[in-house]
Amino acid sequence: MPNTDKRTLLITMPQSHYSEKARWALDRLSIPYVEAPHIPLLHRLATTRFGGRSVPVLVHGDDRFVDSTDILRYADACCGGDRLYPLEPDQRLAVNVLVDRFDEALGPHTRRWAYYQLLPHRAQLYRLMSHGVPRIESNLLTWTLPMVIGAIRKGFGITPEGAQRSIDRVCAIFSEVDKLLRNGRLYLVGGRFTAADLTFAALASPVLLPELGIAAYPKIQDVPAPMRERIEQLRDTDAGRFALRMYAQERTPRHH
Ligand SMILES: N[C@@H](CCC(=O)N[C@@H](CS)C(=O)NCC(=O)O)C(=O)O
Repeated sequence: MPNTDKRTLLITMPQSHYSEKARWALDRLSIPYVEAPHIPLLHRLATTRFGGRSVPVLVHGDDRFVDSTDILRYADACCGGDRLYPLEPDQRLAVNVLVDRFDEALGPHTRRWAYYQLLPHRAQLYRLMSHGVPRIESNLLTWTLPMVIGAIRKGFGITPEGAQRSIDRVCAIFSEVDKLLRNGRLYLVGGRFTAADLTFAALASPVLLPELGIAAYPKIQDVPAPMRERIEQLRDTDAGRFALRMYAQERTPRHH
C-alpha cells in the first residue's frame, strides 16, 4: 500500500460489527494497521479526539475517517481502486446501493436483536466487551458494566417489541439477498467479491456468529437457547449460507 510510512490506527470496540467491517477491508487489502479496541462509553474519548463519535475510526497520517463505509472507500482507493469497489460504473453504483442498504437497514437491526439476547448475560457480555482492550479499561468495565448496559438499552431502544421488529427487518433483508443470489450467483455484484459482499457478511455476523470471525463474538454453543435457535434458522437460509461462505473464503487473516 502507498504511504505505509504513515501510521494507520483503527479505533474499534471488540463486539462492534461495523468495526469488523472496517477490519475485514484492511485485512483483505493487506494494509498494515494497529487496532486500538476500547470498552463502550470510553470509546468516545478515543473517537472524539479525531472528530468521530462511533467506532470504527481510521486515522492514517493526517487523514481520518469516522464512518465504516468511508474507511472502505479510502482503503480501496489507497490500493489503486477496483479491489472492493469496481471501477466499472454500473457495478460500482450497484455496490454503493447495496452497501448503503446494509449499513442502514441491516446493521442497526442485527445489533439490536443481538443485544436484546445478550444484555441479561453479564459475564458473557463482560468477556466480549473487554476482549483485547487495555487492562485499565477491562478493570474499569467491572464497575461500569451496569451503566454501559443502561446506555445500550436506552440508546438502541432494546425492548422485546424493538427486538422483534429488528429480527423481522433482518429476515426481510435476508430475503432480498436470497433473491439476489438466485440463479446460482456466487457474489452479489459482478461475479466477484466486493464491498457489498463484505458489508452484508460483516453486518449480518451478530445473527450468524461465524466461527472464523475476528470480532470478539461468542460461540454459538455458548449463547442463550432462543438466540441459538434463531441463529441456526438464519444460518440455514441462502443469505445465511452466503455470508458464512464469505467468511470462510474471503475473510483474509489479519495483517500485522
Ligand atoms: N455509520 C457508522 C455506524 C457505526 C456504529 O454504529 N458503531 C457503533 C458500534 S457497532 C458505535 O460506535 N456505537 C456507540 C456510539 O455511537 O457511541 C459506521 O458505519 O461506521
